[in-house]
Formats: sequence, structure tokens, C-alpha cells
Amino acid sequence: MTTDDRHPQSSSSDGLYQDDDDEDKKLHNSNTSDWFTERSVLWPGQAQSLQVEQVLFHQKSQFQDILVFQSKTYGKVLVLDGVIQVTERDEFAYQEMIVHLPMFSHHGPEQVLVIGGGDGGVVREVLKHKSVRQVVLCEIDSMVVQVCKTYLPQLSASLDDPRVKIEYLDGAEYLRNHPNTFDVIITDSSDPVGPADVLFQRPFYQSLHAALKPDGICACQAESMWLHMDLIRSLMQTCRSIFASVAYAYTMIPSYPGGQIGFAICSKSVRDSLTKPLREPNAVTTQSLKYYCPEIHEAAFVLPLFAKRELEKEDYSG
Ligand code: SPD
Repeated sequence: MTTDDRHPQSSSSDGLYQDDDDEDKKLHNSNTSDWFTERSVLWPGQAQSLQVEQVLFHQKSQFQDILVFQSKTYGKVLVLDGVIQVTERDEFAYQEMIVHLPMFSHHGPEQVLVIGGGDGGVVREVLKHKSVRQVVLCEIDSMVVQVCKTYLPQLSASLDDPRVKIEYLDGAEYLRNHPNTFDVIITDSSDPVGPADVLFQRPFYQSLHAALKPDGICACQAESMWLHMDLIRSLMQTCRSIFASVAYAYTMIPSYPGGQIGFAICSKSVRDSLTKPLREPNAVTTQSLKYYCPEIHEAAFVLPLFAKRELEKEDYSG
């Protein structure tokens, strides 16, 4: 599959994702006047651009196109298959929320699985919980890990922690072989096009349920309420048919389309409310945080009316 099969709208005359190699080479040789433009079938009719100061890495792995560039105002940027995954400026808004929403909703997580997340940012946040004995990072693409070790050490340094075990495997396959194993599972996926597509399907959520211990909780990247309401409604319906308690939360992140992205938070046991944390960060942990706090934990589940109504159409309850 080519990049253009996955992102048929990703070519442009001024962006990094070009249809022909000559244009791509031109970018590599250029300096401050170039822009990276993110376009996708998943957000038709809109695009976001970041100004590129220097391309640091651009290569195709066995699974996807990997790009790292130094941007003018967002620090270093990691892009997979034409879609921004991490910018140094705002990555904490995503990593802290996808991790601490489920982790502080668990009384004492010891065994944690991260699916995807080869940049290491999610693992960095998981390790802030002193109860954690082991984090398994299941990332299909070893090149993502290697590239991030070179260019994004403030995220990837976490992967050298002795509590971290890296498995270069397909996440769905790994889950099937580890029933009843994890307290918390975090699916840090890219969007449902290409290799991450299966991570948004019912069989994957059934495998998540099976891999959790009886009081386990999972958090999965669940797209933007501004752009993917139909997908979110269907995903939440699937989750509710599998898990005992389910809720949708979101974070604000300017470098993602729509400036916002959400998470499906699912508990295997019945919970009165997933929206209230069971534990709170201590003073030392709070010093290391830039987004998450107990107040924002609860606020993240309060949806704007348009989204709340859409999810209530399917008898949504948090
Ligand atoms: N639309 C982009 C969604 C990207 C989600 N994954 C981010 C990975 C950060 N660890």
C-alpha cells in the first residue's frame, strides 16, 4: 500500500506530501520557506500546516512513512503516514490525559500494557505511577522507536526504564495471547486508516476486555468530536456492549485536526462513575505535569451539548 492509497488527499503543491519524488527531494533541500500540510480522507475539506525549518528524518519503514522535522513554532514534529502524532510543544496534552484518566481511576495499577505509542510519551506518563511494576509497550514498528530515540529523547528515554518491556508485535495478536493479565491497557493508536484500522474494530475491543484483569480499565484514542461523531457514536456503542462501564473524555491539542481529540475509557467492572478519579497525584508528580489535575479529570468528561446529544441518541451514560 502506498502513502497515497492511505491518504489520497495528501498531495499538494506546497506541502511535504507530494505525489512525485522530485517534489519530495526539493523539500529536503529547502530551508525555512517550506510548510508541512496535513490532509486526510478523515478530515475532508480542511488541512493544517506547520512551517518546516529542517527535515531531520524521512523514510518508509515496513509499515508506514516516518517523518521527523524541526518546525518553526512547535518544536520537533513526528509524522506517520502524513499525520501529525507528536509535537514537542503540545504532546503533553495528549499523553497525560490518555494515561492519567485510566491510571488515576484504578486503585493501584501494577501491570500496564501500551499498544502503539512507540514514541515513548505514554510510557513516560505511566511510569509516574509508583505502583507500576511492569509496562509492556507493544509497538508494531521498531523504526518508530529507533527514530524517536534519536530525535525525541524527552519522550523515548522512558523506554530505557528497567520496568519497561518492548514487544515489536501486532497489538491485537499480543492481546489474544495474554488473557486476564493487565490492570490498565492504553491504546495509543494513530487514526483508523492503514495499520491502525483494526484498533477501532469490535474484535480488538473484545480482546482488550479479555486481556484486562477483572477490575481493569482501558483507554483508547477515540478521535475528534468535531470531525468523527459517527465513528465515536458507533465506537461507544461497541464499547458499551462489551464493557461494564464506559465514558468518553477529551483533551485540547492544537496540532491535531480540530484542535481536540477524545478517549474511550472502559472498565471491566461496574463503576458508579468513571469520571471521578480514585487517586490523586502527589506534590512531586504534580510538579511533573502540565495538563492533568483532578479538576480536569472530571471536566474532561463534560461534553458540549452537540456531542452529548449525539452520544445520548444511543442511550449513552458515563
Ligand atoms: N490524528 C492524530 C492522532 C494521533 C494519536 N496518536 C498519537 C501518538 C502519541 N504518542
